[in-house]
Amino acid sequence: MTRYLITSALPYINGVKHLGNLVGSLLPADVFARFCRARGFETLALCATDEHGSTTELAAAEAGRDVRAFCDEQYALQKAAGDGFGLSWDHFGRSSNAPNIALTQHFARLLWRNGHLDVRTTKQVYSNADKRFLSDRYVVGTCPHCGYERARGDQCENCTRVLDPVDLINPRSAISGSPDIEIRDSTHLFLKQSTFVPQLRAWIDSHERDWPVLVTSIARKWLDEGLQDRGITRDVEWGVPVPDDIADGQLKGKVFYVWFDAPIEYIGCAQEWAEANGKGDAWRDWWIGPKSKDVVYCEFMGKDNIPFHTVGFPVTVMGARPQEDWKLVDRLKGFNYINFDGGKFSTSSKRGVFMDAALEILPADYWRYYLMANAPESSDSNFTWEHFAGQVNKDLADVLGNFVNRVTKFCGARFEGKVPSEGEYGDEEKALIEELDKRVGEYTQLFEAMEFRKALAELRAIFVTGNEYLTRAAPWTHVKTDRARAGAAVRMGLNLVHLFAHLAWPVIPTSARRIHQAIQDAPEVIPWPDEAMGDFLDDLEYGMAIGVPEVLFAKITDEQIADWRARFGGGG
Ligand code: B3M
Ligand code: ZN
Repeated sequence: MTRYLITSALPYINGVKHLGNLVGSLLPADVFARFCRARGFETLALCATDEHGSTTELAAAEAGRDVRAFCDEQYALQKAAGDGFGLSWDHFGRSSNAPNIALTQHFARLLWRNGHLDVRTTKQVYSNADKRFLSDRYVVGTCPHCGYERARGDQCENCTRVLDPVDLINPRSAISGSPDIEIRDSTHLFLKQSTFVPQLRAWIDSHERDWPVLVTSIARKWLDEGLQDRGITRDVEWGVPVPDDIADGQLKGKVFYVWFDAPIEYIGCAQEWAEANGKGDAWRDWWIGPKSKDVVYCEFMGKDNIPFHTVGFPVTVMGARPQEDWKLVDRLKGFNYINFDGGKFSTSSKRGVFMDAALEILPADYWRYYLMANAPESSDSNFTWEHFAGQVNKDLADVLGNFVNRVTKFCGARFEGKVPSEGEYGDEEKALIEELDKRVGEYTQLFEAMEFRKALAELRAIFVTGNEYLTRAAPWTHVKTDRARAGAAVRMGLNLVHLFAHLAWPVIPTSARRIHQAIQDAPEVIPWPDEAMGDFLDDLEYGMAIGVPEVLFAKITDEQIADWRARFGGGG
């Protein structure tokens, strides 16, 4: 039986993430993990904070904290925000935890032994003003490829090309802004990525049809441009130490580059999960060995992370062969960006809505629904308060919430709050069942294909179909003259409520459980309806008592929008 291993890109430790980070990796990974669990597949959903590197050192220094204490605090904040959003990780780990440190060193040793690492003396940027080497992103300057003027030394966020700090034109320190920088010699380990190109290309080609074009095109662009060997060590303190038995201790005091150790935390996190749950070596069966063969490994990430997952990490994995055959990603879902008020969400300039603030103003499900319905899959999407409020009010309050309310209330008023046993399903119901068989099948397929935006459009269409049925069946009209007919319609209505809870659970788990509880107790994981709609929609026991849920979705008001716009900015 297929098992699903699901990881989302690991959020950097510094600061709670914004809605763009949420929809670009954390949330779709959770929605998909829930979908897999609902379908009865064994599923392991992992995420962790990405903690190492100079960014963290500098953020800690700015906060006046020791790095480890800073990370402890930030981890707790991110964990709380994730829990608040209903992100149902099986484990939320930390790249600074012991398993990742050991695994990172282990992979490096294998790569060294297999001849994939070189020791090279490189020119590094040293800032006289800041009295330190400026690694990667702390050198800013003009991108040599596209001319973007604020490109960072690790990657140009404009053209997504990966850079080396020394490539930048007019470089300066991002810390002090000082151009008083000099180039010094420093010894580093290089991963000979260039020798992996044919292997990478064949592997990427093999995913031609199951990865989004966004992913294969970014991956190929990287290879086409000539893959450079990559420095995987840095002159910073906060990181995984390079062990002395690599290169005869020439790298003493250096640490691995954060992009080398972070993806290995996907594996480390599985080990953390096993340790936290008394599962011994079970984590290995997800990653290596005969039992891992039936695992489908799915990764979720924003487009800027794609090169590191289609080239960087795969080279680490391929380079550990033939001794060890760790899993490569099977399904890679990449996302474009969501913009805020036409500009970028930005952590550094605190622009946009961040996860903790979002939860202060509205329950998680409002955000989950909206973000998934507008997931930036085929292109960037744009967040505006008006669009957000409009869609939440219409889809969740008017269509879904109102439906549940109407049916359950009417049942309470006219059928003693019990599933009516009167009447039989007729042509109207048969037509509805037929339509829903098609739609639910389509919805399932879209989910399977990770086409979230389309899946949510289908979910909305399913809600609408139910509403339209009820309007046509009009039990409130018939109840006076034809109680049997009204009874059948209410029974169908209640079964639809039940169905909606099942279908919506991966997306809006809290509300789905509340909806389900109106009908009957809800399990923690609400299973996917596998049976034909004819069966599912006549499943509720006749005469069974049902309740009326409290207001499910409150409408967003114009005053709220005005408030939030004043607080967060954001147009529309
Ligand atoms: N922390 C980058 C990001 O959040 C990085 C992802 C690591 S995945 C191994 O955009
Ligand atoms: Zn560029």
